[in-house]
Amino acid sequence: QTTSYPLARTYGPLGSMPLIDREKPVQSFIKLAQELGPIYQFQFPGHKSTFVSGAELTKAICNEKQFDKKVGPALQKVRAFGGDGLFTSETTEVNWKKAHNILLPSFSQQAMKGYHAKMVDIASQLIQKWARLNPGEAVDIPEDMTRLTLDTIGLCGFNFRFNSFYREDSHPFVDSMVRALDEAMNQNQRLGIQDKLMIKNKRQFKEDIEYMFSIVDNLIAERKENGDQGEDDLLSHMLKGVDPETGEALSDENIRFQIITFLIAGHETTSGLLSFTLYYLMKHPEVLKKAQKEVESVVGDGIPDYKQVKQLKYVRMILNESLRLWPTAPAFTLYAKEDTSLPGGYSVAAGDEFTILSPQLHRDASVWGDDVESFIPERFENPSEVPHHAFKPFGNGQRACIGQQFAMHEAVLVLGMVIQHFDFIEDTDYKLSIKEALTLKPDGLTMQVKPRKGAV
Ligand code: MNH
Repeated sequence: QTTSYPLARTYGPLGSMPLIDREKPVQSFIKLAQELGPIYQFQFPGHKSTFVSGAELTKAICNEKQFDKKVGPALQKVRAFGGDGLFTSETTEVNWKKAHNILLPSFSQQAMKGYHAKMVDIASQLIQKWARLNPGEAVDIPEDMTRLTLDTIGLCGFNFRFNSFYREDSHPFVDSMVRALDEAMNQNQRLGIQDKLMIKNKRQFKEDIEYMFSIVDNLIAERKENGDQGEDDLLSHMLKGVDPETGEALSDENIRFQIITFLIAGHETTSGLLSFTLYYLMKHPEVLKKAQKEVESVVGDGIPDYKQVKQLKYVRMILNESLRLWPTAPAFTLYAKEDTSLPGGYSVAAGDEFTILSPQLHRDASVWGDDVESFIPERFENPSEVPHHAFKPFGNGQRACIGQQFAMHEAVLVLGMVIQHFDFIEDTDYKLSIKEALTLKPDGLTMQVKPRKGAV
């Protein structure tokens, strides 16, 4: 006795594609989940996907004995430049485990002490820039947050300064990366025949990838030539590190894929998180005030040190609540390792794939309550009361985000410093609109930042 999954409406050879807004696929899948329920199937051209957004089903699918990460169709395309880096490799590939073992210590809480001063360096550039604006000037929030997070991962990762706060446009590496990501996502939505016709896009994709490889390969070659000058960054850890299980080191090619992976992951997601959070603080002055009080009492007027960042509990709760409502990496895919079944009587065959839609999971009223749409950081006050199986902004298990500590340390530090120095004034009557790439960002969010008394 098995139940079958609800299927989104199909339109002949177009499958279910007409149901989605091509600019906003994730938001379309969320809407469909609201109509079709916690599990449903969607017919892409060429394959069917099963979307899951219920807490109970997610809990079952996050059981690592039976399910494991799948490099889904979207990530499959990113493999053209992420290769067998951590994010785009299957757990069964030798380089996943090897890189995981070598890199875990570099992303431990302990390791954040080593990155802290570099994070402060970049955060101070943001504060300085904002402090020098004229009254009434608006800040493009996602743009400045992207400058900040890119420069932070550049400096902590490879001792490289993108110097984004010193340029009007983005660094050419970023242009290539954004274009390549965009093309990877688009390839997925095109019908096979349509895709084959995109010759110009294909050529640009190839050029962008070659350009990214050349920059990163140079970085690695230079570091090898100059030897270790005491840089304590991810690159030096990767060049020196040996997998305790196999005694092997990472190849130059794999280090290249990891660097590109960190640049993508470290730049898009954390900047989206900070942008959404500033949006919510702009709309919730009472939350902002409470957070500013915390910063005053923990940090005072100075620059937060490593330990003080750990003590900014309320600031961290705010970031978590922002990640609940808009997890900036909004989906991840798993497959069944064996035949099994799911709550509700669905039977599952080995190999079946499921995509967890985190924004909708984070709105499951059966675990979060009826006020799921409200921004309430206090939900995260008591860690033992957080329904962790229904809160998956960083993915699951051993394949969860390796950069979680890094992202949260950076975000707490930056948000702490920003609210220490500024109040926010809504620039226009901003209505939240979400732009999608591989990640989510508030589209066109601008605001005025007003220096607080005696600050900077
Ligand atoms: Mn990150 C995996 C979300 C910041 C590097 N990250 C994941 C996954 C999610 C995720 C979700 C799981 C994807 C999947 O199962 O397919 N990551 C985030 C969010 C932020 C973030 C929401 C910021 C906020 N991530 C970062 C940063 C880095 C990073 C910063 C690096 C400096 N993430 C990774 C890597 C992986 C990953 C690497 C893949 C880990 C693995 O599978 O071994």
